[in-house]
Amino acid sequence: MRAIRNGVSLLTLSALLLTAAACASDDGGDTPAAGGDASAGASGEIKEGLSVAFLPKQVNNPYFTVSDNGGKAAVEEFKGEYKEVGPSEASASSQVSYLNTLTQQGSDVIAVSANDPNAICGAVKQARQGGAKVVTFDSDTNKDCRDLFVNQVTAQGIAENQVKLISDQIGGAGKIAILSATANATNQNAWIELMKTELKKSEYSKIELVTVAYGNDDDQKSFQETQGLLSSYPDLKGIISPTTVGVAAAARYLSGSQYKGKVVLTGLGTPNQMREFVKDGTVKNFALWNPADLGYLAAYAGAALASGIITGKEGEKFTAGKLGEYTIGPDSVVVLGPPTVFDASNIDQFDF
Ligand code: RAM
Repeated sequence: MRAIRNGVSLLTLSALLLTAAACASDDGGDTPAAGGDASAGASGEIKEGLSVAFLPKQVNNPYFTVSDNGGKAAVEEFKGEYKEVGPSEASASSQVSYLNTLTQQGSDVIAVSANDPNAICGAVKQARQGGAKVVTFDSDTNKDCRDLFVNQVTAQGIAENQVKLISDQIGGAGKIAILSATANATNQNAWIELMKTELKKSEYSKIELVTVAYGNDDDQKSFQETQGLLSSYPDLKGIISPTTVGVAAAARYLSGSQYKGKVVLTGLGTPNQMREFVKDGTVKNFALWNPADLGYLAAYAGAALASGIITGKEGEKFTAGKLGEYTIGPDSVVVLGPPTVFDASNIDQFDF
């Protein structure tokens, strides 16, 4: 905790010297090069003893178990104190009370995946007024509320990837639906808007998006919504589910139904949840980034802020341990990198 640690001045000296890992990472590739004073931060040291809290959309989602464990590994490297807290369902305001408690506890860094673009803004601002650095990862809040957003992939990159994956499998023509997470999710909503724009391109002119359904990142609700989509649209050619919970539930429904192998399903999933459905022929391919790397990067970004290495300004650089150097882009966003596409040929190489 900050109050305790501030009394011990020697602890502000870190054991981790970040100048060593100078290998540039293309992952922040959309971002401009650093200039002026900002680059000075890249040689700064992370303070020892930082308290770092991870607050996912929901704790009982395997995706966040992996991302937050990536954060934990980073916190152990820079000798901080890690904790994970969070709600069991991903509703809009479910994270506010957790943020308030972390503020009272004097957390140095809070890494949060926002369930809603605005609901946590006030609580995040209070946390920052209380001295915490707040990094969103995976799903952003309003950009004026937090210090930094660690984005997995540009939203445009995800939209292009998802539309291409489904188009290739349905032969570029037919009705498709989207099965999303919650209706408020900042990340899924940004991706869906850009998928709609992507679908306006001439090569996709024969594809019709008939509806967007919401499974709320709840397994049962996502399963039922899939069933509902197929009974409402019997001529549906495919479903994009850009949520690990949704795509796994939809795959489970399809694999036990008459639609297996007939209705295409793709989306964003974890290899461990999707493996059986790739092997049984329900799903040909899907995509995701490495959630552990996302959490790891978020922890390093938060620690760099809390150590005064960066302030969140565009062009500043910091080193994220084994992932190398990142540059902050416009709107205080850092991008992890492009997604990986998983199919029968590579899925067994991944274990998350
Ligand atoms: C779910 C969550 C998360 C999203 C992934 C793809 O686990 O909605 O926010 O990034 O899916």
